[in-house]
Amino acid sequence: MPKHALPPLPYATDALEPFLDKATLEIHHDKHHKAYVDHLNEALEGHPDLEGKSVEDLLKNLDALPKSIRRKVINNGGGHFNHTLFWNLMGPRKGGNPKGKIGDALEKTFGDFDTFKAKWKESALDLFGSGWTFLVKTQDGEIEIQNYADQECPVSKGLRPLLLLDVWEHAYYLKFQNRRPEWIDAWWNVVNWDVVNTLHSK
Ligand code: MN3
Repeated sequence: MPKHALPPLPYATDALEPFLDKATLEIHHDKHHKAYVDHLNEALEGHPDLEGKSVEDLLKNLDALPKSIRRKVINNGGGHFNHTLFWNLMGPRKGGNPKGKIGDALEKTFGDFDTFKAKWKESALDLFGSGWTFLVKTQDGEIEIQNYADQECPVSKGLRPLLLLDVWEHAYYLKFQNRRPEWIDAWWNVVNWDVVNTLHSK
């Protein structure tokens, strides 16, 4: 019985239209995310001591993993963790301006929401090839924008992810082709700030 399972999307596959199209969301979740889950389970086969651990536990303690499977867990465990979080941080009829504690933190760190969005876009466009732009909370409570290559994940560095954007082409190519800037702009309309707030105040 494989330990890790593909979580269902928290909304219908057409719920994020027109910003994130149904075909892209279906393939991204049902094929790409599922492959990470399957490959993570394969990597953990024959390691009963690791099979009971959550994906977050695995990513937080990469040094505890046998070298032979470490890269597979980073890629596929990270892929599973990052995509699960990504789905949960979006929703239909969301977007708008961040409120509450995260609104205050963004204002304090970046000045205002538009400046934050401009910095975020700059970072997301700067990422070459596959990866994620993250907003993270550091151990001393500050928030920062950071880029991660491929499926690397801030929890492996002791940081708490608050928000993330997939900038690998499979996340937007069917609708936006090579126009990553348009994908970034459209995505703000589906960001679920309530979830960002919950993660920030944990
Ligand atoms: Mn992806």
